[in-house]
Amino acid sequence: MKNNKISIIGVPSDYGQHRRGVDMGPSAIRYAGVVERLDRIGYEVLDEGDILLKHDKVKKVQDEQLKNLDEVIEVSSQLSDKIQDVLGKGRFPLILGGDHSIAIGTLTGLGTKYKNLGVIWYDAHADLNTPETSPSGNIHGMPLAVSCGLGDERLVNIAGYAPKIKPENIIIIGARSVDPGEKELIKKHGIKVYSMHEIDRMGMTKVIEESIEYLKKRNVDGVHLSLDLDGLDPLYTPGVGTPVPGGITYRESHLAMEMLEESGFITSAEFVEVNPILDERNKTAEVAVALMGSLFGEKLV
Ligand code: NNH
Ligand code: MN
Ligand code: MN
Ligand code: MN
Repeated sequence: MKNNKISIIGVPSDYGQHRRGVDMGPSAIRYAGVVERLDRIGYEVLDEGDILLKHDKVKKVQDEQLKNLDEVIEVSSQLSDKIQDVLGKGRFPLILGGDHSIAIGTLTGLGTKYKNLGVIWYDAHADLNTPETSPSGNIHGMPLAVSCGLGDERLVNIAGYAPKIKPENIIIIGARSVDPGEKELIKKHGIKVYSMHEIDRMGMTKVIEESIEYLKKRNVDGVHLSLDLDGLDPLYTPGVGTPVPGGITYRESHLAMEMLEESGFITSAEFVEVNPILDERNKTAEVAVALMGSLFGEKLV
């Protein structure tokens, strides 16, 4: 990574989905040794602590199609502010989730600096639902749509501007559970998707090479990696709320991270959906930290 200074931001939010425990993701990832790992590679790591959530932990459903909307809005605004602060200090933001709804705040903060941001969405899901198309009403299934300006006005307009990203700057990698409304959006906006089919067929090497070329042609001014641990097969990352079999392997994921590191163009990253309550002895957090090792240039020999 070109930037030698990393700031870690924990976002202990579980408001974007219905299972408790993912709010402990940041602790689990710290316990798995993230700071020490990056430190050893040679980075100057600053753990900025967690975003403070002021809401009570008993979830009240306000709107069935936008569960915990107020809480998600508040987390997003706080996270956006924190990211702007970290960017202002010239540091690399590394965000630890929390469920994937936190990406709304991440992309809001990043969008204040990057006007043509590339986004690599490593996930079993497309996270392109709107309240109209969502099968669950869970906001963690909506962050990409929201960031493109689609869906609930209050979410779309967080921090007073929209959209945060352009659909043509998104690449989804690992998709294998895509809802009907999401498929329509992908077609309508020509969003680039490497589903498991393409990964099997082309191999991860080609997928990442093409992705890098694609984003270069788009003249992006930064690239954000949003890695949902359910993108990997649940064999490797069982501690996630919505596991989908038939996923990306451990080695393919390392390869992807190593190639992204070589490209030198990742400017921020987040690792989400680690749920230690559903995990097997912190395995998923350990995989997250191992992948960060590769993303930040750890050498095998
Ligand atoms: N698509 C489903 C929904 O909108 C599941 C989303 N779950 C995720 N997304 N973990 O990454 O509810
Ligand atoms: Mn509130
Ligand atoms: Mn996701
Ligand atoms: Mn997912």
